[in-house]
Parts: sequence; structure tokens; C-alpha cells
Amino acid sequence: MFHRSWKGLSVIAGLVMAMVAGRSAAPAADGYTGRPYGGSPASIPGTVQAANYDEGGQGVGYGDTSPGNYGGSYRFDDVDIEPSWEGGFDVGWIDPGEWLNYTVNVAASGTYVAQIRVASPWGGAFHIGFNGPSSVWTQVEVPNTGGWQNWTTVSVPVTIGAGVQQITLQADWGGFNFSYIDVGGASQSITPASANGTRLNVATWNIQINDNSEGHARSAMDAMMWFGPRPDVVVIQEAYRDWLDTYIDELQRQTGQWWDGRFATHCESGAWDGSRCTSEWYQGVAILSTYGIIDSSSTLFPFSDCWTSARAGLRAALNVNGTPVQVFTTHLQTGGCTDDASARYNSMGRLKSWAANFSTPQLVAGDFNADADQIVTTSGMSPNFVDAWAIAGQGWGFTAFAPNPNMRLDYWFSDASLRAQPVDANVVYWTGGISDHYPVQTTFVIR
Ligand SMILES: [Ca+2]
Ligand SMILES: [Ca+2]
Repeated sequence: MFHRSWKGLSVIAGLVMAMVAGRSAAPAADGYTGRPYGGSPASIPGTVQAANYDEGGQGVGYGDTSPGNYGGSYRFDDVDIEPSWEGGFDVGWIDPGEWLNYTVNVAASGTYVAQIRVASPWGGAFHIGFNGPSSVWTQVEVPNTGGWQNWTTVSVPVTIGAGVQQITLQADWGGFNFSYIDVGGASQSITPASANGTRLNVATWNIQINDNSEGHARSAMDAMMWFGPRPDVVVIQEAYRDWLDTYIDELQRQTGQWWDGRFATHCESGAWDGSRCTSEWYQGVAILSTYGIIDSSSTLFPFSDCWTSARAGLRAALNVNGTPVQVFTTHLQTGGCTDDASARYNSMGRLKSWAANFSTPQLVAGDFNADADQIVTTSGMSPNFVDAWAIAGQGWGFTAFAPNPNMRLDYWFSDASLRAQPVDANVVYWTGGISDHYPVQTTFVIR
């Protein structure tokens, strides 16, 4: 499973010898003859540029299937490099099986988030590895970003050891460009061996307010309590302002437990006066929880669409066995009356700035109305938040619209510290006729 340039067995042998000798510095892969570009290993945490792969040539620093550099930029061996529209350079013309090595120096062992900047008109997949003290070899999917220079960030948690080692990026399927890897968000408090921590089961659902009857409100809550595992926290969009107490009442009836809740309404169309909302809409978002809400607040993202002049952001701080967990939700703009994509990116920018005022761990859920041909939500939420589906979900995760979903509109994110670690995520492909969206269930381990 390890990359052929790693000499996997001798790496393991070298590591065992190092441990026996009690050395803290881990050995580089035995027999590896590549040298870091520019003379010294790139520092981790930090950013590694795609075009700065190791010196040593074909079969050592890289494996490239076509002679020469198709992009004609930056370096002149076989790796195909072109200028990136975001600045700097990217590696393109990536074919399945091609690979690149990067010698890095990891300052401290721990769990980090590797964020890889990619662009692709149809999607792809690659493996990222850390050898030597780390033994990481994991697959990362590249989404369709809408073009060769439409960049997004894909994230994966990696638990790595300290010392000099190689990062390897190997294409499983080609068809994407790659510009850099940023490894950061180290948290010594996270260790993979630690199974303790609280498992927090959560679900988000756009419950479709076309039917705003009390019966519909109760049916939606009732349905969510049938999910397995049963959610401890429920976040809803297209919720009806007047039913907050009804939502809570139905959850309590179904579970026999006490529930807490908060609601925030969007601002009615034309009612944003430049600094405040002069008239609330009937529709909004809610956070409902079996854990007590110890603090809450809301804000408005004043970018208009067909229905509203500003969309609500809601926050509730939950007391999860003594750890305050900040849960946020929103429902972003849609309808095509204005530039929805800009409105959503601007709203996500506001959401990130707002969330930065509060403690971690943080979770964000909602309906981002993120049609793949319009926006890339993971990019809008990056680098502050990591898409839980990318870490713990299986498959595409399409949530809209019933009965033939082909869009991912609904998400759970966790902040990049990953103190809320996603360990399971699934779409509940059943709506009971309640909604045109499917709910997204996720389990986080809170530490
Ligand atoms: Ca080439
Ligand atoms: Ca190539």
C-alpha cells in the first residue's frame, strides 16, 4: 500500500530501531535519495507548494508519464506546471498513477488537518501520504469545482509524527490540478487512540415550509426521532417562527426527555434598512437540543434574494457534559433574482468572522443552497471549517431534491481544530412526504 519510492519495509525497520534507541527524531525513509527543493525541508505546520516537489528527478522526486513539462513554467523536467490564476503555480496534466514527493519537517506530532488546494472540471481522487514516523496513506476525493482554475480546498485529518519525512501525493484518477498543501490546526489534545469524549449525534433538515401547519411541524420532529442513532441535537431550516414551542413539545413527547431550543427569523424582503431589520419574516432556522443551551445569539447576513433582504445566522452554545459546544445554523440565499453565488459567499464570509468571536469546538449546519454549478460550499467555509462529509461520509451525500436527489445542499461542518471530530455521516433517504430535502445525520466525538 505504500508508495513504491518509500521502501516501506525499511521505513518500518528504521522506525523500530529509532524507537528502541529512544531517539525522538524519526528517520527519513531509508535509501530515499530525493532532496528538498530549495535545500531545506518545508516546515509543518505550514504550506507546501505543489511545484516545489523534491529534487532527484523521475522515479525519485516525482513520477510523471509524459516527457517534458506541458505547462512550460517554473521548472523544466517532466512535471507539468502552469501559472495558477490564484497566483503562484499549479501542477496540471495529472494522469492516474502520477506522484510527487515533498520532504518536510514536522515540528510536533499530533493530529492536523491537511488542506489541499485543487481544481477540476469533473472530479478526481488521490492519495496523500506521510512516511517515516507517520505511516499515513489515505484517499481524498476531488469534487467537480466547475473548471481547471476554479479552486477549492479539500481537507483530511492526519495524525503524524515529528521529524523529517516525505509527503507523497499520488493520483488515483487524474483530471484535476493541484496548487498547494497546507497542514495546520494541530491540537495536541487530540490523539487517535483516545476513544473517550462524548459522542454527539446531530441532524440537520430543511423541513420545507410549504406546509406550515402544526401537524407538519410535529411530523417533522417525530420523523427525526426515528433516526438511528437518535439525534441529541436537531437543526432545521424553513422552520416556522410560531412553532418553536411546538417543535420542543413534540420532541419531548417523542423522547420523554427535556429539550431546549432557539429560533432566528430571516429579514423580510425590502425590510433591511442598511443597519437593521424593520420586519421579520415568518420563516427561519432553529437549533433544538437535549443539552442545555447556556448562551445564544443571532445575526443577519444582509444580502438579498428573491425572498428575503437578509438571512439569519443562529448560534446556540450547548453544555455537552461540561464542554461548551457552539452550534451555528443558517439557510443561504436562492431564487435567481440576484447574484445568489455572491450572496452565499458573502454570507459565509460573515458567518466565519462572526463565529471567530466564540469558543471552540464549533459545529455549523444548514442549507447552503450549494448547487454544484453555482458555488463550492467547502471553499466558502474554508479554512475555518472542515466539511464533516469529506471526513466521515460515504458517497456523494446528495440531499435535494426528493425523490431523485442530485445536489448537496445540506452540510455539517466542524471547526478546523477538530475538537469535534466527525466519525460518521449519512443522508437519511426518507422524508415521509414531509420535505423535498433529505436530512443529514452526523456523529461527532467532542473532546
Ligand atoms: Ca509531463
Ligand atoms: Ca503529468
